Amino acid sequence: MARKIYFAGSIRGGRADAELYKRMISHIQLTDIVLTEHVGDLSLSKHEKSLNMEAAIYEQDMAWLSDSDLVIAECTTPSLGVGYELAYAEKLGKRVHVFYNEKRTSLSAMISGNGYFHIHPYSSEDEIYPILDMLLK
Ligand code: 6K6
Repeated sequence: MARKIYFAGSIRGGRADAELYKRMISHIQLTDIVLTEHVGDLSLSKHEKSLNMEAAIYEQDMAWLSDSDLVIAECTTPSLGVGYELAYAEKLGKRVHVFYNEKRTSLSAMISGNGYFHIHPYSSEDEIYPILDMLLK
């Protein structure tokens, strides 16, 4: 049975890596289900406001996180929401894999210093996909 993957990536933290999220999500979808496909939606802007929807978004994302089999986060663009999701995933005991481009960012010590997380620094995007294949096989 296909696993359910919770993919986390920055939205209000900034959308500079939205195309990368979309490519990673498409790759994961070759073998598995991505619950959070919207993270790679290029039409989603960080300025988008849906104030009456905020609680519904939070509830839905936490339900998906609880239901997921594995969490994959791309953390090159720092995001409060992704940081929250990572901590929550740890509390739920989910397996968590974190990717970040070490040439472009210094990952928060709150993530890199936490031995619970599986951290994957990379220096070019083509390094990501073989690692994803290994995690998902
Ligand atoms: C706000 C701005 C644009 O879109 C929105 C609301 N839409 C969201 N829909 C679903 N999940 C969201 C939304 N905004 C944030 N998240 C969750 O938080 C995603 O699962 C991302 O992994 C993470 C991004 O957090 P921020 O702090 O960068 O927004």
